[in-house]
Amino acid sequence: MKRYFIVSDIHSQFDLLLVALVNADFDVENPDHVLVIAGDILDRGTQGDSVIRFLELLIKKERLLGVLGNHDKFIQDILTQKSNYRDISWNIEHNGFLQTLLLGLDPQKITNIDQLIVLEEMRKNFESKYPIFSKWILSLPLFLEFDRYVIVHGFLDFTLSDWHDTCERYAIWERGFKTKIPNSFKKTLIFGHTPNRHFGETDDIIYESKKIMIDGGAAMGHQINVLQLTEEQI
Ligand SMILES: [Mn+2]
Repeated sequence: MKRYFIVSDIHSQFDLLLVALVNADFDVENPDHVLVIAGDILDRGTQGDSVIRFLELLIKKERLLGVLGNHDKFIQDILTQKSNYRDISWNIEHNGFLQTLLLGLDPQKITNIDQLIVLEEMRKNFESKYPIFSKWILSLPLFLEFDRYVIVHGFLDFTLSDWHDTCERYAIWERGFKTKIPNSFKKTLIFGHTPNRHFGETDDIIYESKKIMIDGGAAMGHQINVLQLTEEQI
């Protein structure tokens, strides 16, 4: 039976990802083991290259699922040539994007970052270094819906008559832990984006009514949580 290993907010922390998956008995060779990333793969950490190479292995085996996170959107924008200098400098300053930029850029040239030609070079280098990952990250949906669970990075917009119409910005940026999920929503929402340490003393998974919050704070070097659900449970 298929088993889903759900993680979020990896933020280029390969060591933390490996520890988490080993502890959860995730087996790279087991065709029933599927890794699901609830957004935010890169930025902030320094092990982006190892993370991407590991994920490419799983993509090739068709055992990686994911939803779009706000940080995944940054790299999408580079790949689709929608980034500009203003976005890039903001993301370098506030969102740890420099580490990701360096994956596709010669550090010697970082002084010329304000030139679009450097962004273009970064895009080309990144795409040729990580062709499988580049294609995969452009295909990410805003949410994954199963029989009993929905996985999203930020939150779903329950003010809409149908939450399926949640816009991209809301799904990837909203910090919905404050919002009460209406009774009409019959599933349980699994999401990341806000480190659980923000709510109290723990990095571990937080279970609330219809909400499961899984961000273990890897961006601060804390941990990556693994939520396991079988094909029957999910
Ligand atoms: Mn996020």
